[in-house]
Amino acid sequence: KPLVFSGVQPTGNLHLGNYLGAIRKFVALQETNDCIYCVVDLHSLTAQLVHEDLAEQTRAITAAFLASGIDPKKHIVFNQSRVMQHAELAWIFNCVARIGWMNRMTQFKDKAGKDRENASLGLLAYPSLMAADILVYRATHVPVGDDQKQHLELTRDIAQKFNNDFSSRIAELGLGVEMQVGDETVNGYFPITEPVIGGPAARIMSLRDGSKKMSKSDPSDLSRINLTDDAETIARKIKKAKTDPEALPSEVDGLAGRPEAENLVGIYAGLAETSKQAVLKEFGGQQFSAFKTALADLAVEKLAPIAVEMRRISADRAYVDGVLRDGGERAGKLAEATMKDVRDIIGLLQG
Ligand code: AQP
Repeated sequence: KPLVFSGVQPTGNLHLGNYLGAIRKFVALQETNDCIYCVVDLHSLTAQLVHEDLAEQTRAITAAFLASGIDPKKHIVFNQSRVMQHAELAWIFNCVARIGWMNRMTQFKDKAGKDRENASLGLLAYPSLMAADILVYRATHVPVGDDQKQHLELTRDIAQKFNNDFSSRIAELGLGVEMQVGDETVNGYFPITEPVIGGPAARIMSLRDGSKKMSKSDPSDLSRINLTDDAETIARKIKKAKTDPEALPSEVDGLAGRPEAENLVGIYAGLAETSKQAVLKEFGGQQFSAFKTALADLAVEKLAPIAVEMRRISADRAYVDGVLRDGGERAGKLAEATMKDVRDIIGLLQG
């Protein structure tokens, strides 16, 4: 049975990239699937161990989930550190994965920078904890932005290696499940997770530089639209967004080599839930000034109600904490059932 899992780190303000690349997909998927959405607070320690306001940031991301339309009664919403089985499975996956796999991750290389020897061991092992987040629920589908594609491939590699390394134990204990991977039918304990990536907004770029992704850690606030920005700020940031002097093309091919133009068209398409081609059909031949006005109006129409709802939900701290507590209890039961199997498969002494 399909099961959806995804997470967001409590590190700073959520932006339009997080919303279009991830959270909006979370909302759409909950209509037809069982979903688990997690505020991955342990992940946020990998880049910065000491946070002044980790608990507040965790509540803020939770409020953004709820304000965007995630239903915490039908689905599970919780913060990662409440369910210790994530860390337990991550340790086992640290012993399954190879250092070379982790060293090749572009996010590690970007975030560690030149002084790699001084990066935290947690930053290197980040994908192993991410694999544990997903596989401790044996989730089959993971909606994420395009930047997480490589980590999800690693999750598949870890699942596959675990299934292979322990194939006879899994069979002996009768814990194997038949699953379809591409054209092949394979048997294993962990599913080979499918990423849910794509659409016109899978990678939203900075408003100031079309070659960099929109990111919470960009020092320029003008580079991103935050979910908490008011209407006037959203309009100002879009007006100031970098563009080129040409009019918009009428065909998607005409966006090649014009990253800033492509980004704004992608943002419009993402917000309007349509394709870049459909946007160009409407705006092809127009100057950016007219297009930016339409984009600002659309962004305000879609985002302003979320900001209002986030503020309303955040004001009720007891409610937000209650959602996380209840979600954590439900998630913990599912995670423990998996860990009982995993401890048996590995041969750890239990009971
Ligand atoms: N620019 C983006 N376009 C589309 N999707 C994006 N995501 C992030 N940036 C974009 C997706 O948002 C989800 C949550 O991300 P995260 O909490 O793992 O944070 P992140 O990827 O580290 O976000 P930032 O803003 O890029 O933070 P910093 O600056 O710290 O690196 C994920 O599904 C992600 O793909």
